[in-house]
Amino acid sequence: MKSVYERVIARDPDQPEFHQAVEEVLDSLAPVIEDNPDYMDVVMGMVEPERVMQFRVPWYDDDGKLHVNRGFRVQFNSAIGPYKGGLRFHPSVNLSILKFLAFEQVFKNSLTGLPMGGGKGGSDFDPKGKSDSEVRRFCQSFMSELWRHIGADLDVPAGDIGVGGREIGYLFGMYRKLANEFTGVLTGKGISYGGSLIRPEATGYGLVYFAREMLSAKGKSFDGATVAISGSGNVAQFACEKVLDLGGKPVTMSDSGGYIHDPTGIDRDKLSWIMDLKNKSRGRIKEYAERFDGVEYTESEPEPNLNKLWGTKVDVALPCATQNEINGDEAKMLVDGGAIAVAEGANMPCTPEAVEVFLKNGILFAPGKASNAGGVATSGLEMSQNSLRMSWSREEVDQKLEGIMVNIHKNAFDTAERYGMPGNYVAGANIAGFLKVAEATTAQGIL
Ligand code: NDP
Ligand code: 2IT
Repeated sequence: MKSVYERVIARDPDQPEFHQAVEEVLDSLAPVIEDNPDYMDVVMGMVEPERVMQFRVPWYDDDGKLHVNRGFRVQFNSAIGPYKGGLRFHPSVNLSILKFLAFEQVFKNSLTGLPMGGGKGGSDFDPKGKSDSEVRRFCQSFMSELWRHIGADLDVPAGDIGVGGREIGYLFGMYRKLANEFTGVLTGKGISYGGSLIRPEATGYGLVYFAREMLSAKGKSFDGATVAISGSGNVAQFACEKVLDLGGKPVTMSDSGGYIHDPTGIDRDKLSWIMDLKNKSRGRIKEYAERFDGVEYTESEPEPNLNKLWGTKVDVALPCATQNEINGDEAKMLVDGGAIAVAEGANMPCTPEAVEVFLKNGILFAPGKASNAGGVATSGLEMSQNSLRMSWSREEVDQKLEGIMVNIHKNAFDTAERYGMPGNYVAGANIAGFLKVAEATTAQGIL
């Protein structure tokens, strides 16, 4: 196992996020390889993407000035289904980040029980501060290259940071024009052109369904629990909504500028105000503290300063912004504040040191590849509806989503127990996700 990891580092020494994601999975797989040494060959292949595309994305801003961004699609693993995973538009996007996300996606998609392989893509384009027409021109230019690499039975992208309903609409329109076909090549589409009800809500709802299961296994619940949420985008907003449904009290939200702490709780009216602020006027979370009384706003400080959001005294933490947003010291702040559970809404928001702090202190910890799988699971349901040329009701989709999250929890829980690590959802999720892909890869002759 060590030699596989060393080779990953030697091949791409400048990809720290990818190394981090691989190391965590390899650490978990040792007992599996002990049981089945033949799976070592599968592991050797699994750390290398099947295919990576990088391309130029030129576009003109509203003043007629040319910008040239970089576009990517990482097609990591298609052993159990077509590549599936989101597109991220953020200035930090590079191959290390997309490879880590695509690698995680392979295990996550396997855990959903649906036939989806893993992929991820995106661009270093920053949608912040851009006009609608600039975003449209960028999306059209991006798709003018991406379209030849994707397809409903080949690779089905969706949203992620900086890519929501608006961007998926522009991307889908351009694909339809270039490919001259109307297929379910993207998920997260609008309802009027093949989208699934509940897809926008799915990641946040699924996260809270998973956390509910984890709490309930310890005889606890969200009822009356104080909850820290980071981020204020798609995942954070609907996590907040579902926490309210279950009787919890969300008290924080953030964006890259800083965080708000509302000790009286973010109720439904305030959440609806946040949704308008973020999804319509594309404003900053700081404005919440100007709009509502008794709210404290704390500006982000440059690293290595600690993010004080995690010093808020809460029962449950749901990091829903981005990777590595909770380090070891910030994890200790949560533990000292009395937190009993942490569930990752974002992908890899907790560093390995943070995860160690949680596990050592007996904090319930849900890794993103299990707890945020509701988004891609519902994307899988959107693909099914598109193939059937049918659409299911809100209740039907929500029920299926909840069933999938309950199953993922059970699978991760039982697998951890079976391998002698009871309560360790990291090991349980990594092993359970791996086993299905390993079996499929072996059956197909390790290509
Ligand atoms: P959005 O773009 O809707 O929201 C992202 C939020 O996180 C914003 O509040 C943003 O603030 C904040 N954020 C992003 N990057 C940073 C950063 N570098 N530092 C501080 N804050 C940051 O994205 P999503 O809600 O869709 O995604 C959030 C996380 O959830 C990501 O890790 C994503 O990979 C993961 N995820 C998303 C799924 C989905 O279905 N959308 C499914 C599974 C996981 P600002 O606006 O200031 O940038
Ligand atoms: O990280 C993720 O799982 C997503 N961004 C959702 C991917 C999808 O295909 O719905």
